[in-house]
Order: sequence, then structure tokens, then C-alpha cells
Amino acid sequence: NALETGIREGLVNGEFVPYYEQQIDLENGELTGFEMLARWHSPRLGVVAPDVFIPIAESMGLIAELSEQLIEQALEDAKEWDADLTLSVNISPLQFNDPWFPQRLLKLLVKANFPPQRFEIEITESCLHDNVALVRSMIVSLRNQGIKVNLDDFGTGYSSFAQLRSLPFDRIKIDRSFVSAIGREGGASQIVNAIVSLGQGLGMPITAEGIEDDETLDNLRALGQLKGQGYIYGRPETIEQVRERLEGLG
Ligand code: G
Ligand code: G
Ligand code: G
Ligand code: MN
Ligand code: NA
Repeated sequence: NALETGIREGLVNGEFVPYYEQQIDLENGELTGFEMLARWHSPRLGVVAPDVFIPIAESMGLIAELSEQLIEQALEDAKEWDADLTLSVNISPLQFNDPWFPQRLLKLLVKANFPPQRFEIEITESCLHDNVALVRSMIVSLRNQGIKVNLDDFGTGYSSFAQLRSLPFDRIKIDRSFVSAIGREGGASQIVNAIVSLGQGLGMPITAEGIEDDETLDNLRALGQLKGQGYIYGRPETIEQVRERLEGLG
């Protein structure tokens, strides 16, 4: 399989590159940090999206190696940023369900001399299996190291309210399918509103993903104190573009 060979070679040749998407405090418009999004700069295929290569890397048993390579690069990048900016990374369920995952992550942070308090992971509802106690102990052990654990793509999976209540997430990210439907589909803003209330009740702040226009932004700002991200602030950028952006901010 040509893709599998390409991924193996890409790992050896350092072809996997972190891109960064801004995360914004919607109250004051200030940058709070970046979400790292993987891209593959394949010599044969050009820039390949993670939807294509992540599932293959997972099936090849290479996802942890790939992810850790990207995290190492991202930590070196993020060390140059202002000390109040966070780095957030997406974690595959296969990585998250490795009992050694918290220790592997900590090892990367120590090696890079990066403060765990500025580091966040994003896991999806597919990480939350029936063994709630096990998932909980995983989250607790990460948080005890200072790492924040955010629930990504909320609303698209099957996580129950019971799970949410017993799992100590730092933050909930509303899936962009709900955000982009605000102002277009009846009911979407009610759903987003309900998730915001849920987050307030659980003491979990909310990030809205996939904000593309001013109207959606205004609607979200009226709902409460949210963080947000999306194309309205720009596309995911290379580290060179991020550096220029940060220099522009002074
Ligand atoms: O960047 P883009 O919107 O194309 O990302 C598509 C999907 O790939 C998203 O669901 C995103 O969370 C996921 N993704 C991006 N980078 C990584 C990564 O480093 N690891 C994992 N597991 N998923 C990632
Ligand atoms: O209070 P609770 O039982 O949900 O806490 C679970 C674990 O998470 C505890 O071990 C505690 O130290 C840790 N924890 C509680 N609140 C925070 C927090 O705000 N940030 C971080 N990083 N960890 C926390
Ligand atoms: O699953 P996750 O939330 O990690 O996915 C992030 C993905 O969403 C990335 O591939 C990123 O490129 C994409 N994305 C980020 N902002 C927007 C947006 O405003 N609109 C759309 N359509 N996609 C976005
Ligand atoms: Mn994400
Ligand atoms: Na998402």
C-alpha cells in the first residue's frame, strides 16, 4: 500500500508538520493560545490532511510515534511564545487508552522543559468507553501533572450526562456543526445555549469551534463568556506565519 509506505517514510524523513489554529477569548478578542493540527508534507502528494493519514497511522500502530513527533516539534515552537499562551493538541483514542500515556506525555514536557500548565489535550467522545472509572483515573492523573484535558467535538458522539458529570474535564469544545448552524438552522442556537448552560452547571468553560462569520460571533458573545476559534480568525498556520502574527501583536 503506497500510503502506508509513504507514512513510514514520512516519519523517518520528518514530513509531518504542526500547523496552528488560534484560540481566542471572545469577551475581549485576545489570543489565548493555539491548537496544533497535523499536516503531512508529502513529496509525492503535497499537503495531506489529517483525516487521511491519522486513521491509517492508527491502523498501522504508528499513531503514538507520529503524535509524539509532532508534539515534540510543537513544544519547541510554543516555548518561544509569550508565557500566557497555551498549546493544545488532539489525542487519538488509541493513545489515550494506553495506560502509560500520562507518563509518556510528561516525559515529552520534561524533555522540552515546557510547563504542563500551558499544555492541553483534546480528546473526543470516542475516548470515553464504558469503563468510566478507568477514563476518570486517566484524566485525573493528567490533571495532577497540571495538564488540562478538554472534551473535543462535543455533541457529535454518544457521551452521556452521567459520564460528563463524573469526568473532570477542564473545558468542553462545542462541535463546529452546531456553531456553523447558528443563524441558519432553527434550533442550533438553542442547542449551543443549552451546552453553554451545561458547562456552567458543571464548572467547565466552553470553546466554540468553527466560527466563520461576524453574525455567528455576535450570537456566541451574547450567550456567555466563551473562547472561540475558526476561519473568522484565519486558517491554521505554519510556525513561520505564527511568528509573524505574534511579532505583529508586539
Ligand atoms: O486540521 P483539520 O481540520 O483538517 O483536522 C481534521 C481532523 O484531524 C480533526 O478532527 C482533528 O482533530 C484531527 N487531527 C489534527 N491533528 C491531529 C493530531 O495530531 N492527532 C490526532 N489524533 N488528530 C488530529
Ligand atoms: O475535584 P475532583 O475530584 O474533580 O478532582 C480530580 C482531580 O483533578 C484531583 O486530583 C485534583 O487535584 C485535580 N484537579 C481539580 N481541579 C483541578 C483544576 O482546576 N486543574 C487541574 N489541572 N487539576 C485539577
Ligand atoms: O476535530 P477538531 O475540532 O480537532 O477539528 C479541527 C478541524 O476543523 C481542523 O481540520 C480545522 O482545519 C477545521 N476548522 C477550524 N476552523 C474551522 C472553521 O471555521 N470552519 C471549518 N469548516 N473548519 C474549521
Ligand atoms: Mn480539536
Ligand atoms: Na472539533
